Amino acid sequence: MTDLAAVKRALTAQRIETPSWAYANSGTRFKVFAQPGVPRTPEEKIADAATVHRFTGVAPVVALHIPWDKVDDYAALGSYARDLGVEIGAINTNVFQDDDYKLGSVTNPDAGIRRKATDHLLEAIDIMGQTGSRDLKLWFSDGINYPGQDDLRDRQDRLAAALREAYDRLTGNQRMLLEYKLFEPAFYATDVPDWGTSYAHCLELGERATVCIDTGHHAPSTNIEFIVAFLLRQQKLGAFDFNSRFYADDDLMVGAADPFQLFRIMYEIVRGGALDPAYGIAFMLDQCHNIERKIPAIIRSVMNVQEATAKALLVDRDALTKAQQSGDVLEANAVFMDAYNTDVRPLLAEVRADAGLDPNPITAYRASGYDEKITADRVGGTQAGWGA
Ligand SMILES: [Mn+2]
Repeated sequence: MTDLAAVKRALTAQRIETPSWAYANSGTRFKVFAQPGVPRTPEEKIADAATVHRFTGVAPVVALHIPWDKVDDYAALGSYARDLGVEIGAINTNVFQDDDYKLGSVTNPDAGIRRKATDHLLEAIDIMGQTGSRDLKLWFSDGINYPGQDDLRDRQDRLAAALREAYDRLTGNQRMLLEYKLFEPAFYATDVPDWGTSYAHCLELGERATVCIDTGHHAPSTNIEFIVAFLLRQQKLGAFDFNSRFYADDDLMVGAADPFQLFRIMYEIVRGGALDPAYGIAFMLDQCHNIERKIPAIIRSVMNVQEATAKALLVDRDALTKAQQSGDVLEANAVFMDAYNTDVRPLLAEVRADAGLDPNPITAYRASGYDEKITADRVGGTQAGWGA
């Protein structure tokens, strides 16, 4: 039997990190549809993140992206966030938007460009010191488009050298999260294409380095929950970038494309004892809301993660183990599916009410007047940084 009080406690303690860039305008390579009321400054992005937290109660952390969230005084930005009830989470680096990086950043054949890229990573670590952030998040667009364009193995050596230099700069509780992505913008060979590559580099670096799984960065049909189980067993899973994909890296709302996959992922998290914030996994969103209203879309995403988590917590683990060990294939699958097919919305409504929140965060947000206020107050919102 499932202990409902324990399930509620786990849901109340859950922490989801939202990305500053998801509040700003974004689009595809074809068009950015600007929305009224989007943030003009990092402070306004943080205010929107604090609003998501105010209505959900489980999103007290906001990730920043440098240089999109560049400010003069990061310590002041950190205290501004704390005043609004949120803290600054991962510092995301950007070594993919400068002309110098056409042939790569930390893997570029030019040592001067590698230096510039590595210096950016070190700058991000300095910022972490000022904001009180724990996580340095690294994603490299590095790769090549044509066979023979550059030496695959040399590029791994260059990558390892840059990672080592950044890693050795970390202090205190700081960690490095290494994200992978199968392809795009490089179309032939990406330098960190998969979890195995990320894992191997993290293993070489040391215990502060862990893998970040962006759910949209895999080939179709990849069994992501297997990757989760494997990395948890090795204590090398540090974070998620949650989003949904139908085709490539679509960055849609998590749980929109495949809520069953999200449930399977969250089951491995629960199974691995890794849901508790003390375990240290950062459950981040990495999404773009190109045509839908941004704040309610992020609230919806948070709710989707909560629903998948609630279902994962409801799996009758004793019954499942019993069925698995007796080789009862159908019963094991039935126990698993029973949890997935449970309507957890009433349970989550109770959890929210117990926390003094409105049971329906989206309706509450819409009734709050915040959307009308930002639409009236903010003229000329910023673009997240891509898709121009
Ligand atoms: Mn990502």
